[in-house]
Amino acid sequence: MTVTSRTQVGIVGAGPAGLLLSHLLALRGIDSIVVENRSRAYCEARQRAGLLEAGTVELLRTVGLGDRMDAEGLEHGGIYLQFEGERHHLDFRDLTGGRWVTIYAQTEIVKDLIRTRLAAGAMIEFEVSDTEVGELDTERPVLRFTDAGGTRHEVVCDAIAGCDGFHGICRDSMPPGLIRVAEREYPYSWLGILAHVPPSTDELIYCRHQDGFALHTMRTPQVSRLYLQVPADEDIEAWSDDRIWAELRHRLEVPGWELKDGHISEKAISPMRSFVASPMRYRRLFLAGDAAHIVPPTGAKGLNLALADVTVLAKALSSLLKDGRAGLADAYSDASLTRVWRATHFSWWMTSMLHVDPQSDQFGAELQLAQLRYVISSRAAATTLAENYTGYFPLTWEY
Ligand code: RFL
Ligand code: PHB
Repeated sequence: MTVTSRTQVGIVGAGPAGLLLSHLLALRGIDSIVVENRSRAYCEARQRAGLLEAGTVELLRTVGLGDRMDAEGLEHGGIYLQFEGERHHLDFRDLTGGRWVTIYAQTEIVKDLIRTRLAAGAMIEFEVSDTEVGELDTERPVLRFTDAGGTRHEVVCDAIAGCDGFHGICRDSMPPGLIRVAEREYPYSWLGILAHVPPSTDELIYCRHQDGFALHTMRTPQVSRLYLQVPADEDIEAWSDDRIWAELRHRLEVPGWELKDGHISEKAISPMRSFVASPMRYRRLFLAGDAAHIVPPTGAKGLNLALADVTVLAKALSSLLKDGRAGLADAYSDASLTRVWRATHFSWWMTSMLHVDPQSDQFGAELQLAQLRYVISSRAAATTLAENYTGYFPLTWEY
């Protein structure tokens, strides 16, 4: 038996993009359903991003999601860039006229969003299976899924948002031949750990070492997050906790500074890729976030882009569904892709400048060092990094 129902917007995926979209639509009086193939606990625990641009922070505040972020988030006014055994500070506030970033984990944003949406009576179906989107050539696209209890559902929508991440089904549901993909795979991965030890630094350390990139970031004053460049096909079993700490200590070493270690509660290896699918829309099916684009994490842009996409999309859907105006929906893909390509370039640039490419040679290494020396010595170059890192395109939300 199939249960048929009706909503205005069907949202596939309860990651940050899908959840924020359902919240923003609700603020504009638009109903939605969110379907998610994982459990609530899994979505709330999945370790991912940690760094928010100032515009993302201001958006979350404006839409009523700022309380815990303001209490627990860590505001940072710069980063350290380390290479050739020396650590240099970049002061974003000075370089950009006062801009900053905030450390507040994606897990916490997802928890805040799920709690807020459920308290408002929203429909979020976790642990669904066999999600499908159909009738895409009509003005009533259909979202189909099987709920956790085994009942098949068919939801007739006015629009569908594919917020189902890189491995989701929405992108591939677009008509064959429509989507063009531009992508780059990098010949290395990141091994990330979550460690129960206070951070050994006040701001993030991005380090180029001849044996590979390392990043020291954090989650809270008690919890550190660290990353190491490892070979692309690396097996996590090759990395005991002791080996990870020894390698972090080796790469991050500078005279007079010490890396504190502690219990590692999580470790995982993630591949690095750049990927942009365009257009991000077919008629009334819209893609947002990682479903449409992936950036390597070195620029800390993925989560910020996902939240920016749905902020623009919520306005476009509101104008389409409430006022019958298609202008913003028609502009959605191009407007998003301009921002996406800026972030794609920045993330590629940070990645290529800081990682050791096993296929490169002395010439490539010298170019990286020349670029790093330029960034720390030229105010213009440092400002380029700072204005991209803190967020180049302003995000606004009024309702
Ligand atoms: P998500 O978070 O992948 O959510 C998609 C959701 O869709 C569900 N799904 C389905 N649901 C129903 N039916 C199906 N058929 C489905 N298929 C999939 C999935 O279960 C999931 O819940 O995508 P979204 O919402 O677009 O959010 C994107 C961000 O998660 C991502 O861009 C960032 O985490 C990237 N990223 C970072 N971004 C930043 O802005 N700052 C950072 O500091 C940062 N650090 C990172 C990162 C990503 C990393 N990894 C692991 C890739 C660090 C790392 C290591
Ligand atoms: C993180 O805190 O997980 C993080 C921060 C900055 C990055 C990537 C990841 O560039």
